[in-house]
Amino acid sequence: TSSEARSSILKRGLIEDTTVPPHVQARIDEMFGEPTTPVQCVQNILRSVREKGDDAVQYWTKTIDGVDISAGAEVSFDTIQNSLKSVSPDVIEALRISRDRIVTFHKKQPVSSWFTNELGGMVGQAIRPIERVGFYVPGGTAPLPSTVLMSVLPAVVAGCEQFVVVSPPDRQSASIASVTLAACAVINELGGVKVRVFTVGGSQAVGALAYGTATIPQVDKIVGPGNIFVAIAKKEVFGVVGIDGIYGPTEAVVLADQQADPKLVAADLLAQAEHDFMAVPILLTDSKTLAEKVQNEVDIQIEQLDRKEVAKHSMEHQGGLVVAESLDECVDLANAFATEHVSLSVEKPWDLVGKMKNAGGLFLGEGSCEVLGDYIAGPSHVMPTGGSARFSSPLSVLDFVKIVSVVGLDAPAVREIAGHAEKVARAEGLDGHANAAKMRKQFEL
Ligand code: HSO
Ligand code: ZN
Repeated sequence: TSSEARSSILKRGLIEDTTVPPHVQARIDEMFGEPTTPVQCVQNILRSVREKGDDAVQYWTKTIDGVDISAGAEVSFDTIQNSLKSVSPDVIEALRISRDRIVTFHKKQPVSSWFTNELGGMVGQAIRPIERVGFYVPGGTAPLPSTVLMSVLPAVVAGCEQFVVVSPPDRQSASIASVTLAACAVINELGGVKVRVFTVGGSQAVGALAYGTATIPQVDKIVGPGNIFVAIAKKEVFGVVGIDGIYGPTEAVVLADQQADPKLVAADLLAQAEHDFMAVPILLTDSKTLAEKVQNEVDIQIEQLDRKEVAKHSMEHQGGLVVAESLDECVDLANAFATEHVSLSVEKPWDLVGKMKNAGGLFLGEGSCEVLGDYIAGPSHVMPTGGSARFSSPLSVLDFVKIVSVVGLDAPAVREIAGHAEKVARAEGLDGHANAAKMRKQFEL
């Protein structure tokens, strides 16, 4: 029912309460020789990376990922560029088209310096790109070249200078997938950009970027999605560096009315369900008939998927089909869920846009499906999860710039406001401030 859906979904997003699957917890306890929470585990790893640098990064990579990176974690520029030859030309072409669309989208994002004379002289803001950015690109069960493009390109458009990608090595090959490197190479084709890549993942990678090691450069901000250990680590290092957000498993709401095509709705739900055991695929509809047809289609299509075990688990445990009284109630629920993605598979999707307040991305109509957003539509697919769309935004150019406020008053303005500043200073009991203000009361240039 919709009220059950509401209460279960609203419980999401609390990292402190986070438990990990029993086999992972057992592994953590074994690693530290005593009961250790996921947060304590990450804190320990971060502390050791801060104190011991590369040695600790190597130790944790060996212990957790089973990979020896002592010969050096950096992927050479040649290896990155050569990946263009080992990946199929069709895929490279698709990555280039995606790159260009993402750049076009992000160039539209309005971040500009401005100055006004309304306050006397020139007062305004100067935009400054963040210089050094670290990008976490998950490894896990699927390589994610799209996440490279979707994270790094907004920073390229913002004018950042250093781009450091970290991604965990595959257990078997001990390296990062060629297609992921190819996405970096495709970015390097843009003039003046050189993406560096390090074969390291997990909280040790976040620690290395936050504190810097002899081989891994320290950055100013760390962005990108990752597993729960990466999410905890980002939260822990916030303050030492900036972070974009704290991301959990992907979520998709398909909000559909009775005219929606059940095949497409099912396909869209399954596309997100296959990401992760913890993914959240939800259908919200005012039509019981549609819900039944979608269930039917899900049951058929799921059998064809390579990752059907993952998709089944997330469909059954995290996601579900919700039949509400009306489309308005669906919108209401979608706003309360504040999910990463909301697809509007309704007759008049634009009519609902104004009512949708909380969502990372809105996908309108049956053509503009979320998967196109995942790969190529234009906006970054790094979007707020866990209900954080209530207060945060998809990754954008704004994540990669800072505003510097600039105060350049002229002499008449200085004389006009100095006395008022002095009064407020006295009211605060700060006579040093009052003096400095008072001395400007007769100020001449
Ligand atoms: N749906 C994911 C992004 C992604 N999908 C990457 C496929 N590859 C989170 O928005
Ligand atoms: Zn996806």
